[in-house]
Amino acid sequence: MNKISALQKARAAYSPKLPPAFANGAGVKIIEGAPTASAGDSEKIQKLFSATFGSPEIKFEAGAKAGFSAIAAGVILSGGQAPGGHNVIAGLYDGLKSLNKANKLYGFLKGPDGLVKNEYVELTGEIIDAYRNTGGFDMIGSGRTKLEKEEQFLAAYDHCKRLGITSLVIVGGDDSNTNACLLAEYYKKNNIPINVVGCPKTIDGDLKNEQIEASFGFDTACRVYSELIGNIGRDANSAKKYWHFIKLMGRSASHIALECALQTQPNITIISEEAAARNMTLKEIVEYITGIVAARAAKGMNFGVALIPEGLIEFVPEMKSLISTLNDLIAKNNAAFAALADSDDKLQFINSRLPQDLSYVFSSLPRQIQLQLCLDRDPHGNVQVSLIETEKMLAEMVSMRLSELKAGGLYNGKFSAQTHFLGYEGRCAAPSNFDADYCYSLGYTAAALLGAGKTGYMSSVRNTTKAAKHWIAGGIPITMMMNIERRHGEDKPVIRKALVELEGAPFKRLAEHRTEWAENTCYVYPGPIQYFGPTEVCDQITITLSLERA
Ligand code: FBP
Repeated sequence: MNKISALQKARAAYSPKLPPAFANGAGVKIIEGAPTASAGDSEKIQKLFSATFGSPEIKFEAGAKAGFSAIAAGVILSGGQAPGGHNVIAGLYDGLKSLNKANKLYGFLKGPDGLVKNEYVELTGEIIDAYRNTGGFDMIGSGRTKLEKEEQFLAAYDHCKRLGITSLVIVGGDDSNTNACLLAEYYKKNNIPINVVGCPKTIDGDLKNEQIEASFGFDTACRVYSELIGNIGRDANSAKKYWHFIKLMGRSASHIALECALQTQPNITIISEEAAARNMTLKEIVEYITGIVAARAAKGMNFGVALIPEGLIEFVPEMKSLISTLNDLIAKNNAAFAALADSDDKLQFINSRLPQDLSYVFSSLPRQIQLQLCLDRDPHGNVQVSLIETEKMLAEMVSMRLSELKAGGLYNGKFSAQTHFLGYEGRCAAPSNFDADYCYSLGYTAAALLGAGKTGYMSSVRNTTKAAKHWIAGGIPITMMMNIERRHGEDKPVIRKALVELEGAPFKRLAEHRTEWAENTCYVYPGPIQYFGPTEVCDQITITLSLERA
């Protein structure tokens, strides 16, 4: 057996809290609401999802329902890791067993691929026990294959039929749950006896809406990053000689950067959604940061902390058009471009073909970033924005701008930057008490939905700003979260992604305080996640959640 840490051993004994609806197991009383519509484009969504559209919202209440016939279910983890995934599976397993001890749970390996290629493991009590309250997705692995084609749906059915599986749980973000909805629709429309239920996962925090209060993993990941940001802030305030530029994960939405800012009170926080709404150019962002660096220097503070969201460059309008023009340009001239061995030749090749305004933007970027924009492409020919070192780019551009100011006698400080990227440090952390409870409850809720024979639903646990004894478990029709969006030149039904709302309470809290945090040193040091101890230390929800649901 693998050696496990003392903390893991102690955490294995933790019993996650459940909503009161499950006092007697996952055999619950079902309270159905009115039929539902979709988040947008209702007519089109109804047409595309004629079999599953309009189902009512569901709430569970404790029941003593017994006599469930035995079923077999399959579970898939899809997309990026998020703390608490193992507890979703543990909750699902325990929920299924509470319905009927003979129920079976299969885990498909490496994400949707496992379902399509029939790679699986039967999850036994022994396997589940080894992973309770642990971080990571290593119990069954995850993957990013998209489950969207008919042949995949049919292959999955074939494999499920052989294993006797009549229920599937897909644990994923907005795209994976969109695909769960397509799968549920396809099976229902074609009378294929497999029910499909989704679970909201992603550290990015962008799978949430009126009905889904939070995606799991956001709480823990933000706590890990905030601990590290706090430590870095304290180092900055001790040494007083570095500016720390910290890029934070979150593919497009800036929820993580915002939550970490609220937890740690850094000097600068860039929010991509704000940059886009204000149509800010890169130069304006650099000017904003430079202004704060110079103002602090004037007060003798040649140090600071700046948070940069991972998706920023895709939200800056000029960068967005530069990236899309580069994608096309390189795709069209692929052979000639690839034949150039020398980096300077490559940059010259690109620059000479860009329209004048974009050539200006391109030339203003540090050379390393120009190269990253040209060279790092995914298999679809797109720039992989997460690999662009925005934190280094901004630090370098700010440094250049400060040199200009210094030459003009407008700045007299010292600027030395350290850069960091926080992402993988948090995705597999041991779940906080909130995520441990929330995930276990989501899994248990999924079991209850399957027990009730529901399909096309997302597992939902609400009222999470209160103690778990007040949580409300139920199901939300996935079609209710959908609208039509343009993707790769086509209109597609998708779950609406939740970006940071500039009118929302979390952003307003930042906006209200950021000048004070910029001009002074107001760092907060949250310290590491605590699992044992006083409630106010161990059982807090994120500031985002508490402000959003206040
Ligand atoms: P999901 O949306 O799948 O949960 O992934 C979130 C995320 O952690 C993003 O924050 C990040 O941009 C991305 O995954 C990185 O993924 P990968 O490690 O596969 O490149």
